[in-house]
Amino acid sequence: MLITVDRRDREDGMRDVEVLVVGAGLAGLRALYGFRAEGFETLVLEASDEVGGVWNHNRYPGARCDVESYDYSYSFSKELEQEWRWTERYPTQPEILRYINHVADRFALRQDIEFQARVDVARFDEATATWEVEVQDGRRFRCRFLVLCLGQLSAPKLPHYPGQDSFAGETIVSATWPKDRGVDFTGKRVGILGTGSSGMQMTPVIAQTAAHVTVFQRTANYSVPAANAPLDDEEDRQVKANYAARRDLMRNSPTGLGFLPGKTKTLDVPEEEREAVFEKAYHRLGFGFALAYPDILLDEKANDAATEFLKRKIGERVSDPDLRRKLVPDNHRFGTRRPSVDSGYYEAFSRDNVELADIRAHPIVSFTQDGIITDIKHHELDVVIYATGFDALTGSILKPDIRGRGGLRLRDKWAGGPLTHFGIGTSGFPNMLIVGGPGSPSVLSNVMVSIEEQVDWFVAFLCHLRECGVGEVEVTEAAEQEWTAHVQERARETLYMTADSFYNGGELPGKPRVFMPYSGGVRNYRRLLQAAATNGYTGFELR
Ligand code: N01
Repeated sequence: MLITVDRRDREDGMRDVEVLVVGAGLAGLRALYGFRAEGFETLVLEASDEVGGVWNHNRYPGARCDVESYDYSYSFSKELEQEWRWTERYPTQPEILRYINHVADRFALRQDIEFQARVDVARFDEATATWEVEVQDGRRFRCRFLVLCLGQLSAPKLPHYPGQDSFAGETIVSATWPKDRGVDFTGKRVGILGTGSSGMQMTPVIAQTAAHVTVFQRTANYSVPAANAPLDDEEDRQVKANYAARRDLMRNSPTGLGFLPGKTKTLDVPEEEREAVFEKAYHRLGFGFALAYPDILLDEKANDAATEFLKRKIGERVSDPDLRRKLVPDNHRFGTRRPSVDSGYYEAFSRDNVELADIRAHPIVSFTQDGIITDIKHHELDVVIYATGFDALTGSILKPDIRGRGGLRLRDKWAGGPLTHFGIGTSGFPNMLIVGGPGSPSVLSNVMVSIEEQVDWFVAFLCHLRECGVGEVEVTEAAEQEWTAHVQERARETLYMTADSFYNGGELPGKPRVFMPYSGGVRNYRRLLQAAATNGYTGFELR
């Protein structure tokens, strides 16, 4: 053990643990399982009263994962893999939450989770090389290692419009959807702000019961149909018989999805063949349409071909010419902002009760007591839903007041953008590790693969430290500068910086505009992590 662990409350009210994990979402639960399995005294602090992270909070109608069920699952237990039965190709939020709860029960994880424990402050104590952590209600903890599992898209971002508070109807945020009651839209006039994945997923479902739905669109998004379907027993049997090979493929793909990008470059094939490949990918791969060819996000002309194809496809799904003009994206290339995978989004606009308010052409002027006024119309509403996205990648990490050596605040250190080594640690903050942090593949990957790769690496790292009797470890400044530059360099090889997006801070006015996720791919990332470990954990100072 690196520090004495006393699970009884001490006289000063401080509870000591060896590893303190913050967040009980998919990452936090996997971290708890991994550290505990290697004998580390581990405790998870979770702000809410349930496990599940974003899948616990995003309970809006239509919420669904756009990674296939079998691939959006843990690989650490062969028994779990075999016993869990997914019902649909793309799992719904309730099904994912059931899965997460099943995992928490099956591996007795809840006994090491403190619920309703929102971390307010974490301070590194240099004298003891430990972290002191305070939660909102005053409970205090001391740990040797602080592991942040706070998610990338979990700090909701709300718009600010004049008169917003005067709206007398109901307001709901997609990312903090009411848990304790269903929301009945029957007979209601509903306004949905935002047309990212959340807005696009909920629109067709809410339209089925609401009297009227107005979708307030600022930026038209690209979307590919989900091609969802129930999973039959034969498919289930086949996947489970070949799970190891499937996982292997995922880990060796650039994105952690269950298929590799095409090998030939987009423009190296005749137009007819390209069209057929796009068509197949469009109907089968969902989000993976971007992998139909390897250079879609690298080369402008290749991207033009994919973008034109998708614009045509979206256009074909919208019969009204005026609506088509508004719904087909015209200000960014496909894939440079996170595309959606939808189930009937465009078709919903052919319903009499669904209306599109193009707020880029006709901006919102103010909210009123009974709706929203744009510069051309007063939309009367009973309910306003904010599906307006997140302060992505850094928002959740910078919410608590995290102070490293010499009282250095992480918020100050990252004021110009996140600085990390591999996205997992930052200098000045010893013994702090981040799962899914900026600088790691995170939102550019199937997060399940990234989470497991990182957690396994962290566990091996801490085992190594334990064997060597090392109690303090810190990223070097040189390593974080080199990695951060490398992340930017990889991004410059792509088209990602040609649009404002939550990948590059463009989602929030005033946020530093730097590319945050690692675009070099899951497989490269794993190799680099492994090489660092093999070479004695390069980039980390072990004290
Ligand atoms: O958020 P977003 P999301 N007034 O940031 C608009 C994951 N996810 O919750 O683009 C009016 O994509 C904003 O407009 P603009 C997934 O990674 C996964 O939909 O800034 N509108 C945009 O249209 C996804 O990508 C699943 O011009 C405003 C929208 O709000 C990510 O979460 C399901 C506005 C925000 O879109 C985020 O998706 C759901 C304003 N002031 C989500 N400010 C899965 O299936 C912003 N907007 C796994």
